[in-house]
Amino acid sequence: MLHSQILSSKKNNQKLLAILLDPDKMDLVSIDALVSKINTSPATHIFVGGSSFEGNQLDEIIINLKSKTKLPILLFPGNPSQISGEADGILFLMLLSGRNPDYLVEHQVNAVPILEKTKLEIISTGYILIESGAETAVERVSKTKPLDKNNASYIAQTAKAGEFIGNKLIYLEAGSGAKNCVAPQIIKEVSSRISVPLIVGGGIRSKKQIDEAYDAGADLVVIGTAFENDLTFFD
Ligand code: 1GP
Repeated sequence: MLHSQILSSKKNNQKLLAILLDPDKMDLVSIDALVSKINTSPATHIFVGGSSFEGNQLDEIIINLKSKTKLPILLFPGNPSQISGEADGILFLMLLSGRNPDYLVEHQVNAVPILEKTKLEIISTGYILIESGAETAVERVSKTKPLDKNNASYIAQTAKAGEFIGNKLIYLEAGSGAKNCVAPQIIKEVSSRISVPLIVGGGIRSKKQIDEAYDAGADLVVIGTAFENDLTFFD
């Protein structure tokens, strides 16, 4: 259902916005203020995840979030310990930009016994890390190199391979807190080449950059750090 909603939004050219929450930086006490800000923001989705989070209190955090918002909650996991059956769905990621088998298939195989015990909607997502000016946590944790930001055609080729493999979404990632977000030119080239919905995130710090990403062809933009640092970001 989550996936079909994203597809129909794309079809109707309704742009989507996810706020990314890093459970490592959340506590059950401050959740109220956070969620009330999310509820009055233009967000359509909440993503929960991070590169290094170990999963402590994840169920409690999500149960708490769900009691306070109607927005769908999608897991955006760095590893299988970040899975909670309390969420609505999971971006089942495949790191297409890297050549580390752990992030291409090992973690996915290990996640199966956990996922089979849940009712999570599993959405296959080709995840593409793009060079953004400095080393990012995804790079460090996955031990992979991002794709060259000056080679938009190869980035688009990689995204298309994800679509051919069967990924239902493609996620262009500059990395959380990235110095430079994914350039509109890259988004344009990728979105014109693929037919599945396109997610763009990492280093987006202004409403102007959000609009530029949409105009270039992003279907869903992810905001993490900018909102985390300033809860009035969307006011
Ligand atoms: C990271 O794309 C997300 O995975 C969001 O990045 O924290 O820089 O907004 P930011």
